[in-house]
Amino acid sequence: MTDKLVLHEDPRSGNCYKIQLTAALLGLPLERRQYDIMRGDTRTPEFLSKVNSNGRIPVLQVGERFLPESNAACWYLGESTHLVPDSRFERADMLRWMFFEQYNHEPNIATLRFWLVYLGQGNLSPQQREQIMGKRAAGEAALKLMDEHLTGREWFVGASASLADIALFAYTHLAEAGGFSLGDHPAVCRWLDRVRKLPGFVAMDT
Ligand SMILES: N[C@@H](CCC(=O)N[C@@H](CS)C(=O)NCC(=O)O)C(=O)O
Repeated sequence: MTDKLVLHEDPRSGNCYKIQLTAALLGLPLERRQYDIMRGDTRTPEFLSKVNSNGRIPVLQVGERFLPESNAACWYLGESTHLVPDSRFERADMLRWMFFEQYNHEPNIATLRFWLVYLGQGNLSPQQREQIMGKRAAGEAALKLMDEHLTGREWFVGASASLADIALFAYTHLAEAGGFSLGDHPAVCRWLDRVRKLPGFVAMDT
């Protein structure tokens, strides 16, 4: 990879950590540029016009170009490496779990963590309060499905770690901060430990 890689991030974000972890596992140099999402740093006219018109981090800058969406950025780094399976079916299956992460997992588990840890229960809007129970049930369902899938398997897809494991590790290992109990999901706990032992693994800063 010849272009310089810069991660535009808030280090508290699991979505940003996915990209940091992918780069670390691949031994790729990654410069990190930090923003405070609580202060609205990603909503400034300059950020919107130059970095991401969707007003969010992470964004992976590749040379002069900007790539938002965490899983797209992981794919950019991981394509043609050991983190993407050779088999066509397994590659599609890896994407299946990355879409699952964005649709069934992150909007429930990461959102509850954000609300409880960063906004604070007392500061939630009535609409957010109403959504807590639904998000808790949906997050639990995602963890249960993961636990069932990982029972008798080491990795989400195939015989080694892939981008699916990285995408799902990011907010699963933070789930307790969102009020979820990982102890109820023993196969998930064993898998989290396997990810932590991958060569090149880096822990999240916060
Ligand atoms: N689907 C996106 C989600 C990005 C996202 O929600 N980013 C949050 C932090 S994790 C953010 O930038 N929030 C600030 C804001 O919306 O102003 C991804 O996977 O990258």
